Amino acid sequence: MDVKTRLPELAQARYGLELSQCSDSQLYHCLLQLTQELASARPAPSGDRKLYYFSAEFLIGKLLSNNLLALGIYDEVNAILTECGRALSAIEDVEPEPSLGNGGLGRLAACFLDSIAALGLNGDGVGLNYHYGLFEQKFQHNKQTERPNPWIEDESWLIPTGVEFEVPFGFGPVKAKLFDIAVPGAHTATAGRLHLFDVEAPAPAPQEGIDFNKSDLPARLTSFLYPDDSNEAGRLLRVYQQYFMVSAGAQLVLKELEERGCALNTLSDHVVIQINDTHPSMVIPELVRLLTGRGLSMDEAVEQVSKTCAYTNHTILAEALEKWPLSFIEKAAPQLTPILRELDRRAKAAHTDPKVAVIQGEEGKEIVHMAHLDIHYSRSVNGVAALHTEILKNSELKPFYDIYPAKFNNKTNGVTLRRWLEVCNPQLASLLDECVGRGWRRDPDQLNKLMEFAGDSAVLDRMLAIKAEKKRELADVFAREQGITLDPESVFDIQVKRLHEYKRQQMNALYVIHKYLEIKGGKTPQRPVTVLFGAKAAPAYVMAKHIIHLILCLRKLIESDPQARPWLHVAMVENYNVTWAERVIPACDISEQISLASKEASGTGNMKFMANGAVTLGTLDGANVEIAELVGPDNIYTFGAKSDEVIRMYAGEGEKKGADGRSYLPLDHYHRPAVERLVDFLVSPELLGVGDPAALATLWRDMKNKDWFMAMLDVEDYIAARDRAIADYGDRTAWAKKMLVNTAKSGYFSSDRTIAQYDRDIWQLK
Ligand code: 26Q
Repeated sequence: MDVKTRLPELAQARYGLELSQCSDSQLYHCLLQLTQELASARPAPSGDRKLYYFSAEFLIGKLLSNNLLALGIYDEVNAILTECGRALSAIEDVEPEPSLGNGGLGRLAACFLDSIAALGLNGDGVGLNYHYGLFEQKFQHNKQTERPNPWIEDESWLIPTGVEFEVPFGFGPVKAKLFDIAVPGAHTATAGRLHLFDVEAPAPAPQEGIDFNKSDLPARLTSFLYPDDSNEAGRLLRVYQQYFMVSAGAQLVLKELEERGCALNTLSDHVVIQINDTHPSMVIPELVRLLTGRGLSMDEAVEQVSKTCAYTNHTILAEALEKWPLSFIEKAAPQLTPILRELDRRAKAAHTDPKVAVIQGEEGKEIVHMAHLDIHYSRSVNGVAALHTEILKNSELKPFYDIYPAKFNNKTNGVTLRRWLEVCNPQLASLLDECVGRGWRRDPDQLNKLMEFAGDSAVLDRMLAIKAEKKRELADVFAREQGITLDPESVFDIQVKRLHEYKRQQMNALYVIHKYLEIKGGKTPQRPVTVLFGAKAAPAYVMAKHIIHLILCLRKLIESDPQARPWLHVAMVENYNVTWAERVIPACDISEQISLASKEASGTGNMKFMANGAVTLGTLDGANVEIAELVGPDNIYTFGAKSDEVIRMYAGEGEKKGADGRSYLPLDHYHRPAVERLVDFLVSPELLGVGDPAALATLWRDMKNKDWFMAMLDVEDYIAARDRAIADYGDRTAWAKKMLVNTAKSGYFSSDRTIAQYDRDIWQLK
């Protein structure tokens, strides 16, 4: 198909207009149709074994630019639009963002689909078609409020397939309808698919906020995405959602197996199911149920399923490890109970250690440990960064590692550099083309060749000029869409990620307080700094919402202070999402990756920032460790306690032990003068004057007395490291060199590398 003829043809056919006469919305719909035509014409990759990536989240973000790029028509479309005086960026604004994920785990699944397609691997995603993805965030009175975020329009990326399955719930059967989103692969002529299941008659939008009647089943099954917390009322609904996804998904797998003419007892030769965290874990008993129902013996079914499934762990936070009361599963899908009991019986017969049981607890109060189910009945268990996998093996999942050492493996996360460099930073991408050639787009390791330009002042100047341009672009769109002025001459110091105490946005806020107090004390900073945050808090996560309130109050206080205003700016992106990430990340100077060591499984934002020439300021946690090894100590700022020290403190090892069992005593840290005045500022008359006294006092008390994620442990070291980074920023040439090294070394963090490793070690698709 020739784009030059087809695009004007579509404008004529749809609207009777020339391209130049079309509105942005009309142009968007022409491009949507063109893209869909081209993508659907592509065949699936070939291969005898097929991967199904099961995930409750696919945070795909807007698809237009990404699909144009994958189809190889991005430049051509851009040129056609420019010719008629239009900009692709304005047309993209029309596209609603599908926010079908919470954060890292969902975005990783989206990057993986992009890479699976680009490598031409025979693999699809399986998930749910949430009608309101993650909530839309609004700030009112310096607090977060939530609204539903509908994204499905009459014309969208969803392709109805006509495929339907019946999902047998305790209350009766529900029809699951399959919609597909095409995933065209870059550098191939094939396309993968994201399979999203939906109910037949979805409920209409909630009238107010994001609350709704959670018992309104089945209409509410695919209404909204769980916002990462676990309040009691919604937990049962989550089990219903999960079963809906895996039952329909398992039926799809078996249908396609049958269509390929393969016998059920050869499932594991032809299929691999990657389980993205424990959210899809019920696929294991469901497949066993379906296979035995179709004539396999229990032994055969269990063997096939165990050889087909592979499990990825994304967290060591105890509260995020899913454990369901057996009574929930009994209510939602009673037919799974006997299967789960049988799988538990087999595990207990083989392994006497009660810690590795699938079902624990006394009769009537039994709990199903989803991760335990996965580990016993999968061929592979992987962590998502080297440190994370070591922690799984040596502490968190040690009893399992002792039983199944060969199952455990690491797959350090990656990100698609197509979205996170080529699309969001075309200026840097073309500089890279000039320096190292275009080969890096296929083979990201070639970015290493950029190291040869570390002493080339012309290239370094270009890096700086591009960064300055991206900062101006961000300031423009911020002014336009958020009504906030940013100073592009200041250092852009950025922390964007979900709001969680372990990620320690509160420690970043303590730094802001430190700078503010310095300025008020007459010490003028070396240069103006903008501290930019972007974060959504789970609606029921009270402390996270208080931290957002703190940040917004600090902004208000500082902006109204003429002494501080020239030097210090605090801003927070309202409704941070993939679209904002694509604008914010290329504009960053200092990338804040400051989680408490051992708590952030990997992080993937850290990789996106690095690729775009930001310098990391971080703890030795998750993939930061690997970033530090790659770029070397001159090109990253690390600080704070190491993961093994932190793990020891939680275990209560050391001299003193507190009431909560840790050898971290918050008051000891609080009573250091440099720390106490920062923490006490939370309840200072200045801050209480602008904020909610109850919320600020709760934060203050919590930090002083509990500080579960040990912000006070690292804060002094953090301030020193951050001040050093901001000082070093002044030597523009030396800083540009750090930027260059970061971009040069980021090829390792391409999800193409990650996916190639999954394929080599776990999937073996070709
Ligand atoms: C669990 C139970 C009930 C309701 C919700 C949940 C739930 C939902 C989402 C639990 C966890 C999540 C999301 C986890 C997540 O995003 N983890 C991140 O995964 C990234 C990709 O591997 C890592 O880079 C991050 O370090 C990790 O935090």
